[in-house]
Amino acid sequence: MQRRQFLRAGAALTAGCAVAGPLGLLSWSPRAEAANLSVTLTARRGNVTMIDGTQATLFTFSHNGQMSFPGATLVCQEGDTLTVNLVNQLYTRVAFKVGGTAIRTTVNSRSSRAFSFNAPAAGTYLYYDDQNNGVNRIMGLHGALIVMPSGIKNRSFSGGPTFVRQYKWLLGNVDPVWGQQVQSQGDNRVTQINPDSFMPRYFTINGLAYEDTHEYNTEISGHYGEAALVRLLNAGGMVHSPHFHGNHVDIVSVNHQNFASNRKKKDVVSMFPLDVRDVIFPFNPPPDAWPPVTPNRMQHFPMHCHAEMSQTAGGGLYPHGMHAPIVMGMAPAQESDLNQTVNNLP
Ligand SMILES: [Cu+2]
Repeated sequence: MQRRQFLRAGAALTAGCAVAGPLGLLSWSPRAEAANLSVTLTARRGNVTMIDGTQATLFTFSHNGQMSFPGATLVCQEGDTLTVNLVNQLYTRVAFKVGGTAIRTTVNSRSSRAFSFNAPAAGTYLYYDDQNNGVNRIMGLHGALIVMPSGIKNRSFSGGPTFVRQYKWLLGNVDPVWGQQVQSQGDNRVTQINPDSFMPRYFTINGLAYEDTHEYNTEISGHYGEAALVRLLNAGGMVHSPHFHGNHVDIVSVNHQNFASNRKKKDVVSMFPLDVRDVIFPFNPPPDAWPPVTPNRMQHFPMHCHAEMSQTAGGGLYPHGMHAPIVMGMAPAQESDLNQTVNNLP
């Protein structure tokens, strides 16, 4: 059974419940009515393999028993009620906060709690543990919550620009020394780690470093004219500066401020820690190309972060960092999970 068929079957059998795909997204298709959705997120510790083979000890919000860096992508629409069943397997208190909102709860060490809240306004949100001056978040306790406008599948907010595909790029950093401290001194060590000791050695998009970013949720692909919405979130501890080659992007939303018109065009998008910005990559034929680009001519471009060290792994291995491929002139071999959910589910 193909993944798409599986999602269809799952949606038919368990409407309103979580469907665990690779990213554990909540199933969603445009609906006239609001729904109650639920997902279990388990805060746990474990090792995640970095691009150079290093095992880094992280905390994650797991939806399927496995380590999940970042946590499951939760997709819903305005008006929905979400219930997050928080299970804390860590020997330290965990918080669950939705950035830019008052939605927040905590779960004590080795405890669990069902936490319900109304979906915030349509947009892109970082959910994360906001304790210990960012240490818990950077240790991996974070994920994306995507709220679609009610009944709309091709705009990120009512009146916003249309897109054909949408992607999520969740930026993260890993400092393996913090993980070593937790492993040797226990989970509650995070309450003692000085955030200024942060020395990131791995720089990821959706938990992946280049060349692993040749992956259907991270590599952006489309025919000319098929605009893509890219939802950028910075869960890391440093400023990132994603630079898009091929096209400039339209800035659609900055930290939940939506721009329905007069959008700025940028080639570099500043991403401070906790920033959330949505951009449209228009998939226009590159205007400076000569000879002019023909309709199906495939072209490859990068997005790379201009924070120099983020292009490396393990203290210098170039270019195994925050770098994602962009393929113009061709549809992706497999649609991203967001598009499978938004466009293809019944
Ligand atoms: Cu550049």
